[in-house]
Amino acid sequence: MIIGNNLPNIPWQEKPAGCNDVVWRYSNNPIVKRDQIPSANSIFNSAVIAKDGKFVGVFRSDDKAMEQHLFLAKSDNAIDWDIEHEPMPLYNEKDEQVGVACGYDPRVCFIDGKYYVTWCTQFHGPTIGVAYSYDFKKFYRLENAFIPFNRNGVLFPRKINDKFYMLSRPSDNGHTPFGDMFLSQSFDMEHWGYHRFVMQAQGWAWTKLGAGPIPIETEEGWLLLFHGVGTTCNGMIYSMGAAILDIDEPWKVKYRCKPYILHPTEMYECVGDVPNVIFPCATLHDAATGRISIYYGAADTTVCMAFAQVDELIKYIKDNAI
Ligand code: BMA
Repeated sequence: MIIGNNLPNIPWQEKPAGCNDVVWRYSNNPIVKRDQIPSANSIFNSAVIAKDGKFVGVFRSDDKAMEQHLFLAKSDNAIDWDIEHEPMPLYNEKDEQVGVACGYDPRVCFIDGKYYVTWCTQFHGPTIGVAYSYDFKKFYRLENAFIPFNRNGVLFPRKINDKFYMLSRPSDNGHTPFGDMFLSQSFDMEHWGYHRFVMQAQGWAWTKLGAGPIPIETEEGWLLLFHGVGTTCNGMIYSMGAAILDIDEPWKVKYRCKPYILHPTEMYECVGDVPNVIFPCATLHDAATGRISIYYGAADTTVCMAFAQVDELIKYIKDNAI
């Protein structure tokens, strides 16, 4: 059971008859095409959230000079997205614009009345940028969470023991050939410490792994979806994995699912700027029905959706735990 809000208008498709998988794809993928805004080379690895009966998001688009920016977007149904054509401006707390959001792989998290965006920014190399908004229009930039090199900064959706929690994946300055998941804690969203080790690369994700969407609170613990990477003679393959973390001490992994739960097999996941990539960055979920809609980047080119039922997914993780 999900602990959280009901979302009666969650986008949803039933599992197709005959499908044996615990996660199934939206039949009309991709939901966002690579050139949906004029400047775009590609639009992928993007984050969405429910707001006021509708939906908003922060989308990653790489332009035709291959520069990476974040763009605000809105949607009535969470499938058809209206993405702004200019990168999202960032402000300081004196209300002065301090630039636009450069970088990639955003996550969006609502905590105590604020929408937080975390993303991979540039600060002498990649690290985790943080900004917040009250209205999802004006975003105020905070200090970067960590020193370089770091990626995949993913917040928990509520304070735990009075502290904010963020997962991250220390990395290198390139296409990191290693990477385990860590957790850091903060009283004020600016000073991060109390670092804990969470999960190591192993099994099908033997090269590296990084947190995906904001963890979902359930009666079993925090449901964590992540991307895991194996390296083959043809390069890296990014698949989606799942685990359940302890509710009060979320650096403790209660169950880690041994098989992946989604692997690049469709043409739009296997062909694109970077082939064989499934990169989940967000979910929507409905506590009443247990429905989970997953948003993932496909082949570093488009945005796609997949679905899961929380009880079925948790049972699968527990039955197939490492
Ligand atoms: C990672 C990030 C992601 C990307 C992935 C596959 O290091 O750059 O944005 O989806 O590689 O290229």
